[in-house]
Amino acid sequence: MNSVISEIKKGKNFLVCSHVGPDGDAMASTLAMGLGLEQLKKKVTYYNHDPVPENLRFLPASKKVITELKETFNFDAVFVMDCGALERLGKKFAQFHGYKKIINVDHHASNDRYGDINYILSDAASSGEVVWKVLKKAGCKLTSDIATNLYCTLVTDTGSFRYSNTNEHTLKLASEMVAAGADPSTVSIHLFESQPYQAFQLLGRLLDRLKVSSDGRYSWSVIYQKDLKEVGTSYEVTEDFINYPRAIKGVEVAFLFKELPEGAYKISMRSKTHIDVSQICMAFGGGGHKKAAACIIKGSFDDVSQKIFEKVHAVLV
Ligand SMILES: [Mn+2]
Repeated sequence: MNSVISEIKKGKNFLVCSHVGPDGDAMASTLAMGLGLEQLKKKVTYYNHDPVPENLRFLPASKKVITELKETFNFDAVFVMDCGALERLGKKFAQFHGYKKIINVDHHASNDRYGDINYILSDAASSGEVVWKVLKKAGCKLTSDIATNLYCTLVTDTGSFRYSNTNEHTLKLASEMVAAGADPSTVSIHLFESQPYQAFQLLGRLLDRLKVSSDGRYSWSVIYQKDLKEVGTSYEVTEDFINYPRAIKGVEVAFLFKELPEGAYKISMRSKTHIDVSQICMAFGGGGHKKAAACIIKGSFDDVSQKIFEKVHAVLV
């Protein structure tokens, strides 16, 4: 922590960013960090490989996010939020060298510590929570804009305060954010009640294909590329879809297989019990948290799902 603070004090010009396909924690923790640094009179550039998803465009400062890195940029440090591995920043960042240091701010236990400085609190409910620790220590005031972003990180990563990472501290923190100006109903409407109609057409296909294992302990569904084409949407709308297999009574582990254009599947996993899905994902080069993780495997759906089910049989003994 002290080394993070001293970099903030020393530096004048920072980049803040997060992983490709940003979710509410990735994007809002980036924005909160940037707003905090600006408050400390720093020059801040906000970057993501992808444009801000439509449902997150209500977030304060989201309009500042750019999707290209100029060669002329020269940052004292890059703050990377909510990103377990550097490759997750995307190809454009991999080709960019206009910075002196990387400061890795995260809450993924599987984070591979790629930063020159790594500040990773795996007990934190969201990366936003880690960001706020840093900003508070750096002397930032909690403005309503920062609070709205931080509140969004908490709602996103706790499933609206339903998951097991929700504790007394999480709720106190959320309360602090609301006191500072975050409006829970506005955040919820944007996050959960502003879905395009196509999202539900896609969800219908997912529910049609929903399967449960013979022992009832795990469940899965799949979305194919042809679904996206026929419905006219993208994976951006599927962020909460994994909650449907997860919600079945008796299911301990849920999987959502998403076909990628290049002959591979992205598999999102959720655990409702002690089963650590990040271990399953790490076996295939992915990662995440004990209860929420993901990996990518090449091959047909039959091959990929068989590999996953073999692993899950081994852990569900
Ligand atoms: Mn997160």
